[in-house]
Amino acid sequence: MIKILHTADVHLDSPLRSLAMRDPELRDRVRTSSRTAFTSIIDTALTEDVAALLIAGDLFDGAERSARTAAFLTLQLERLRERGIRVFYIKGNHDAENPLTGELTLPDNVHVFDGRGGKVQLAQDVWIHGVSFANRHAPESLLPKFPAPIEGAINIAMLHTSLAGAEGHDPYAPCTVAELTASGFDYWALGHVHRRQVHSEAPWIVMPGTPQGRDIGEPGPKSATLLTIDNAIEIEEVPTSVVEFLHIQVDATDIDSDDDLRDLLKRSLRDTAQSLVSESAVIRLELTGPTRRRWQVLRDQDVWKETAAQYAREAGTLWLDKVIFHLSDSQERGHSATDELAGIMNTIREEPGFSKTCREEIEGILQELAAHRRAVLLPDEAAMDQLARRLAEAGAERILARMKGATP
Ligand SMILES: [Mn+2]
Repeated sequence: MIKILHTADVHLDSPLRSLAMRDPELRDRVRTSSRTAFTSIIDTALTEDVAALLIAGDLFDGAERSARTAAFLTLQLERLRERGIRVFYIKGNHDAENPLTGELTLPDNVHVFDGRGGKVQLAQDVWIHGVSFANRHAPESLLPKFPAPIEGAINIAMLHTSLAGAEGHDPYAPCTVAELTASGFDYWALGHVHRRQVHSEAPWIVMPGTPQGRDIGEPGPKSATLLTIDNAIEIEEVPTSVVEFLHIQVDATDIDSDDDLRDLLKRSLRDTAQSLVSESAVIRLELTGPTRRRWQVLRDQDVWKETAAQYAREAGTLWLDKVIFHLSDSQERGHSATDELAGIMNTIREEPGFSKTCREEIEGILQELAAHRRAVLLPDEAAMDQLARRLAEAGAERILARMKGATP
């Protein structure tokens, strides 16, 4: 019986992105989270006494070179070397452009597959196959580069791929699950997509996901995948993330008072803290449901954000990224002055003169911004119209909230 640990997309030293990172305590705590996650992978490899660690690409992040990253990595891989644990590594699209990977002399327990592909015997009946990215782009399938599986043995194949891909994203070494299934390998150790997914169990086709999410787009606890090979292959997840990003919905239906809302926020955040898999979490809190207090809550958004942030901090392991207010009105709308105002503002927003004025205002502000910021904010004309519309709607809503909040 032998064990193998499979990871990918470590993106060493890539920063976490969230408004919560402004908090110096959180920043200190999670600054090196990609390293801590990698260290915990090495720890697991040692405690599980694996025969090999597979790194299926994107070990590094950007093109920036850092001697510290290299020294850290070497140190960790040496911990495995001392115990006779081998490491198999294929380069992904991020590694291919990284100057470190070209220069680094890794410890001799590490085998780096090159762009032509190859195979290495790990144990009596176990072979590891792999193909690296030769450069940043791999618009064609890399499958033809794989050597044929060894008959009678367990064959594990390492590939960094976007699989069939998603619309709007560049394909990276594209191929289909059906092609992988038909290829004769027993386990496909994939990398590239940051969300974990087991695409097939016979053969195994496993995307382990990143061991450390970097923003709210990569939510939830992250893991590496542990294989146990004993005639057949069995797999399990081992947790790796230091901090996880979570989007939580808090239902504020029938909240009648500020006390109710405070209790609700406190309870929700405490429950979240108690059920965490990772050590800490960055929370995006969405407040939903119909409540009579909608306008008052919207009026005092800043107060509620600060309140939620305090409760999160009190829980000890949570930080607030942002609060999204998706409350609806539970009351029948009587005809009032504010309703009339809302109606007028709606009408005005649809008038061509209004949108022209809006655009002129925005264009004025744009001139104050650096050109590259303008390009990010407004890539095209449609984005400009959208922004104008969004701002006008948000402005009208704010004015109404203030007015309604003032008269219960
Ligand atoms: Mn990648």
